[in-house]
Amino acid sequence: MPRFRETSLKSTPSVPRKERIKDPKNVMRSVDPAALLMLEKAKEKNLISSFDRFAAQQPQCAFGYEGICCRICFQGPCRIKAEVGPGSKGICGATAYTIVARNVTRMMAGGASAHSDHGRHIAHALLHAAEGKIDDFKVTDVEKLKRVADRVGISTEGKDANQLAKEVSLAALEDFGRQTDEPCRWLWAYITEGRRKKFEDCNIAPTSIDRAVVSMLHQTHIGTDADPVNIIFGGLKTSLADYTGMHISTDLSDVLFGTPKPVVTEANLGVLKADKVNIIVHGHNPILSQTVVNVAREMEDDAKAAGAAGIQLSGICCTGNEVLMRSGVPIATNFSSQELAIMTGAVDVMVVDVQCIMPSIRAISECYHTKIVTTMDNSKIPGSYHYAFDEKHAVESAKEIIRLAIEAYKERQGKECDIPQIKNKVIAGFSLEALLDLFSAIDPETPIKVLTDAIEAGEIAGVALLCGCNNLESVHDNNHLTIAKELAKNNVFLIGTGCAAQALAKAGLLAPEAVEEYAGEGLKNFLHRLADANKDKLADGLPLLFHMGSCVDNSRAHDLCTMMAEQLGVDIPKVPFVAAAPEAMSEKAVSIGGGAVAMGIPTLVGTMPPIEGSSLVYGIATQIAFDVYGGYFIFETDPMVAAEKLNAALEYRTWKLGIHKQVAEKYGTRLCENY
Ligand code: BF8
Ligand code: SF4
Repeated sequence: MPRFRETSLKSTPSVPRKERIKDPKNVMRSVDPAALLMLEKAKEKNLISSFDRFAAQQPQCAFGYEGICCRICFQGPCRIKAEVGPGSKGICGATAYTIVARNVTRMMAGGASAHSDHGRHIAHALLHAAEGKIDDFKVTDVEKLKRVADRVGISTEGKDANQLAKEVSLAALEDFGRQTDEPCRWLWAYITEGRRKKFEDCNIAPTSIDRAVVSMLHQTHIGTDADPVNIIFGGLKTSLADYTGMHISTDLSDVLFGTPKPVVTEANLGVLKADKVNIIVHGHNPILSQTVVNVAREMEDDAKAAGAAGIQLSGICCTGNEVLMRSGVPIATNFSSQELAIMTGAVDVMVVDVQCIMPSIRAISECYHTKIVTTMDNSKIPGSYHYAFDEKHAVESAKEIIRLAIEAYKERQGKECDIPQIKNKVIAGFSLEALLDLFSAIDPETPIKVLTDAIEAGEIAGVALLCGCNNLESVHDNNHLTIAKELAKNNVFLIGTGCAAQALAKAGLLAPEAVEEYAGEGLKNFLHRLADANKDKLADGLPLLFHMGSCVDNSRAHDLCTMMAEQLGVDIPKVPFVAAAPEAMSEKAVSIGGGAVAMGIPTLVGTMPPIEGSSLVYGIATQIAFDVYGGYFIFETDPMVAAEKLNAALEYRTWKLGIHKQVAEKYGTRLCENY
């Protein structure tokens, strides 16, 4: 018997709300030594960063924090002030549960919009490339294109790459705007039979991405839906639309730019070089960043002619992850420390696209020679340079940006840089294809069995996806590191994406040495066996955590989980697979989390989303979700307790899977379908 019942995981966080922020005056809220050095410098120079602004915002409004402030119409804001009486409802009579449910599902719609718009941009680029309307992009990975076409049911017979790419991109675009009632193709093609049935039964299968978002905004308009279960289920439909958009983004980015393979590189601010032209790419969309990377290789001589030793590219946030995965570009830092990168004084240009870009980078850049370049029509920062990134002239735009960086480098001469000499080795680039390739060195017939066999044999405890953001409610990177180390100790196979993977990369957990330092015996044996079988391909060894990419690449992790389910002959709620967003903060994280729960995955959130104002909504997220979908949220802000809860969820699933299999074998019956 496992130590925990699964239901005991669905309790309230162990740290009460008032104690979550211990010392609001302490701005040294990081465990990243490079970030701490830069925060010291910032103090000396009187520079303000998000760390100071976080402190200045304390104490934050409890109504907003708990999700019981409604601003959906402008009779409001309405706040739920009392248990009984007129103060217990908004002016229209909306209760706490309606207000909390509406607020959180609107966040899901925001997240789905961000991911999906990014996917739409990639689909358009692929379509235009296939039609020969743009010269700067082409189908790079024909094999991936064929795999995607097969998967979504498009025949590849007798079609050349461009014809196939056109059909695939048009099918993807149809998933954004279909007006009939079939579910999104990119969702239906990638999930288990059990999930298809579940989503149909619960009426949460989106028919198109845009429609799901519009429906959600309608459903949460004043005076429409007041039923929290119905609102949250509508939110889950939006989350599955988000999943669809993420999958389209991943698939079509791989087709355009190549499917990632293992790369060896470095992470943390020490990757910046004082004697080189430093360009940081920041944001999410690989269309821009990958072009900058490709063009920079050709412009090394221009940088040298200006007296620099060359061009040093590095990345922040998910666009950084995209170019890390495909081109081995080093990681400069992650979300919360983005301003600190500029405070090194070494960044010549920070070029940004969309999402997670703090507007404050522009004010910080004023104190240095750094140029901030915005590139997208929908993402501008007053006072920055704006180079409209036009697909038709992508290479020319990238060249102009690099020329600007070379000019800025010249301007920097004679000024001091404060680059913390801190960085760690990183092995990344693990698309699902790359991961399966590693497994196939042991079992070429059924590579995924290498993973599921090791779980069934008790060598490893299951799989955990570490994903999501930074959120200064927790100490920067601390939740990520604590949870990863605790899970590794308990023999959990770790995969990662987003800023979580960047936190672990900066701290050296994506280096082979981390396996020796942190892995439990079983995990160590498993990873050694895998490394030995792949010595010819990866002489550098294997990391403790396998970096699968940006946040849209959570789709790769979902596919891994689905493959495990199919191999084990069960649906996802029985798979020993958990997800964790230890420092979540964005609307995208809410959307991704909802999707993971609907898929049947126990999902830890280590920073509180605004739902504590309604115990009913809290119960839907933690209990009712489990009863209906088999997945559920674990809200836990203490990282040690969070790790314990994740380990317990895996232990319980593995134990139950074993029992169900034994019973089915003994009595010759079908495997029990209960969660
Ligand atoms: O899309 S993890 S802070 S960068 S939202 Fe943003 Fe969060 Fe980072 Fe990637 Ni994802
Ligand atoms: Fe207040 Fe209702 Fe308007 Fe919300 S929708 S602001 S609760 S009146």
